Amino acid sequence: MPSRMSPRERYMRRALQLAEHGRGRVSPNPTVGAVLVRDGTVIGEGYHAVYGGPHAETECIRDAYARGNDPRGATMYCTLEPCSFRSPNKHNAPCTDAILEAGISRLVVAARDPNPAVSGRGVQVLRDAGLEVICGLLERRALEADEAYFVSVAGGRPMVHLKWAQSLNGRIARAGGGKTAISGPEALRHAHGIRAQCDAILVGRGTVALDDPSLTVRHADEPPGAGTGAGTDATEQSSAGHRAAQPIRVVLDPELKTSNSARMLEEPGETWIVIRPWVSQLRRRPFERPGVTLIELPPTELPPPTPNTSVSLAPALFSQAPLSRLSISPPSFSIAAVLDALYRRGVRSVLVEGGSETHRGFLDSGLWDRLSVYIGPALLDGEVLSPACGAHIADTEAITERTVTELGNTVCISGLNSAAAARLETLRWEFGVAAQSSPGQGFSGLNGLNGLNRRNEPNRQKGECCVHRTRT
Ligand code: AOF
Ligand code: ZN
Repeated sequence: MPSRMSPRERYMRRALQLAEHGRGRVSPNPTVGAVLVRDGTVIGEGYHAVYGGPHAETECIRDAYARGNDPRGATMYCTLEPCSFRSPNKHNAPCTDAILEAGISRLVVAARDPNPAVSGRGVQVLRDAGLEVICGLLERRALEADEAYFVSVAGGRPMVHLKWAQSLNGRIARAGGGKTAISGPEALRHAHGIRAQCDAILVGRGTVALDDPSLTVRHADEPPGAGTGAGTDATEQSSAGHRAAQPIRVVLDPELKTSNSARMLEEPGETWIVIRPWVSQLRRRPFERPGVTLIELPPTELPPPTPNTSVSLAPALFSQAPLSRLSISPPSFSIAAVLDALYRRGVRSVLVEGGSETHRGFLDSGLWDRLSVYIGPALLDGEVLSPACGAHIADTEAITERTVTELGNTVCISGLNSAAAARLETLRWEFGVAAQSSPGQGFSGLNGLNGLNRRNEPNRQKGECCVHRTRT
């Protein structure tokens, strides 16, 4: 495949590769990479390394000067349309200014920036100033590589990734509860790789009570934010934009029943607990500690539970009832309100890890974008079925752009909700797709997953499924 790659594609691939260095560090900003080329030689490289830091384009120009190269007349390859605006809370001057000042004469861009403050203006400003601008080279690859940024900006809420493991016969736990190994160590590493890419990991309070999970990234080949050398102190975090070492842990716990000695509260990074406003001060007091934030959400206007409300098989993740009883309570929070609260705090991607009531709440709401299901070889007894059983799923072909990844004894099937895939399609350039060279690319990637899921088949047709094997 590399032999058939044009030089332009090679430079843009390099820019995409550079962008990866910002993964886990730049949210809610996008990951961006840039390469400067003159006379077939790379004279500068840059990427957006950390939230609030310089943008890829200015880093690339700075790098060219640092190497003693003059960027005048050069071509810049950039994975994202350069920004073109100033605002009071923006950290950097417009990259379009930097590009013009440097005397760059040609720009090749992969994806349009869906930020309404940019969205085509960056390209227009540069074209108006006389630069030749080519849009859309490896566009799908760029959209796929920073799926969370594009899906969340286009949707006005965090990208929601649902993830669970189930047995061959569709069970997620053994009868009687307790921890059950459904998938193997390769799957665990893979799952931690997904965690490392997300701003937040969300669970219901029942999962905290039952499993006492850490919800940290521990088994991924690359820890979050690896590769940049830039660091912020985890104790200084106040929003997703300042995240360093670990994704934010989010617990849905209307009545604040979580134990103050829960393991995750001791872990590095932040825990946000979503509660109802009327939780007493007395109950809140033990949570007034570094790293823990209580987020108040109003309840939904759901009617109170009636005797006919169906009995939930999973623990009462959304209910007020003690865990020792099965819940007959409807969900207490509106998923939309939860997502809105997270988005306003800078969270652009949420990995929902369970339990099944929480998963079902998201499935029922339709507010989810990617689904990853690990299927292990076990045949489990009991009735704790996959959250998809009994959920309201509007679209029978619910996931598209699928990948199937073999992970030792486990298979991971992952794909986008068709609505999310459609939303990504709407972001594509409607014009100037002059250098589009791989029209068959689809949005299949769990990007940046240590290479496990990077697609090797650029001409794969949209909707096709591809199979990967782990490199263990
Ligand atoms: C670029 N190159 O490397 C990035 C861009 O607060 P600021 O100044 O960092 O600006 C953030 C916005 O800039 C962000 O919302 C997105 O629209 C754009 N990100 N643009 O040209 C970059 N990271
Ligand atoms: Zn910029």
